[in-house]
Amino acid sequence: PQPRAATSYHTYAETLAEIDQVVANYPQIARKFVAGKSYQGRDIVGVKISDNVAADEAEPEVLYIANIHARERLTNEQALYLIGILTKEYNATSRITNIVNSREIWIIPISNPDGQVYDMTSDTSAGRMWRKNRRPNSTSTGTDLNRNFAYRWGCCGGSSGNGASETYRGPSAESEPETKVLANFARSRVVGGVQQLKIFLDIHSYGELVLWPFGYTYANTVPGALSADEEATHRTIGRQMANSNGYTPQQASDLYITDGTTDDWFWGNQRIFSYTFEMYGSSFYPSPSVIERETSRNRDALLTLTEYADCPYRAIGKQQ
Ligand code: 0X9
Ligand code: CA
Ligand code: CA
Ligand code: ZN
Repeated sequence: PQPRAATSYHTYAETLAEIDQVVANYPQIARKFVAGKSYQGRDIVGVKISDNVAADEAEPEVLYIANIHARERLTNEQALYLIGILTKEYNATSRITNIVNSREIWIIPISNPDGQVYDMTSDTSAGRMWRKNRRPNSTSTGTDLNRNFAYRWGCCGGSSGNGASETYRGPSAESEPETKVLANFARSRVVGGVQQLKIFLDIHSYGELVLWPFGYTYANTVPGALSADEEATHRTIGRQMANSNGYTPQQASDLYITDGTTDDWFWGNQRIFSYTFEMYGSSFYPSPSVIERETSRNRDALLTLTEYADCPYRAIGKQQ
């Protein structure tokens, strides 16, 4: 089968073309980067947005990723929307000009390109309902990349050891090329011993939720891993975003227990304030007619989150 012609949801190829167009139109503030390759050899591509984008400046950095789960189509659109407003509105909307001038924003719209291409390669108008990556395992195909991260991997019944499961955690932590690429990218942002990324958001669908760590435990705080101030900061910013987008704010484990997720690793391992969004929908394939409404719905939440990168503890009235 051929890749289905996208009427409105972007295919992988269309996403790359859109990224090329943006960096061609806004070379001073938008730059393409390739974080690495997927199992099948596709580029995992992102856009860096900042003033003097070619320079690594001493500005707080933020990482947005989407489509780690293949079928969650609105999430790539959300990432492209963010790239769109940050570029088009630069020097037009003061809030956006200020953000672009004072932050370095890394956006990876399709974190799981093999899965995304497979999901969209179908003879029917529907997708294949694919979630995982496409690397074969001993019983089936695919690892759930959002169970493969190296923080409390497989610890707590929040993932499966069965290769056929939708939440298969893989044979070992960071066993999957896509997981490695994302984790290596985060590690590459440690400059002079200091992690430059201050905020991380992993965009999923669906459920209309704003989630924060931890997912592996119901405990709100964990000695040595999530202090009361750190929890309160996550919660306060999370609630603030939910106030603006109408999602439900909660600790990740209030949804269900998970282990090896992005959000737990970015906080637990890297101490980057981290969130997961679950976007709109009652399926993974809402009508493309909702793309504009459901991506612009997060405008204020995403800008607010990016603004907090200078000092997330501001949210609770502290310096750190
Ligand atoms: O289960 C997941 O990976 C996410 N939900 S989804 O329906 N998009 O698959 C939620 C992950 C939220 N984060 C944690 N629970 N830590
Ligand atoms: Ca800059
Ligand atoms: Ca920098
Ligand atoms: Zn998901």
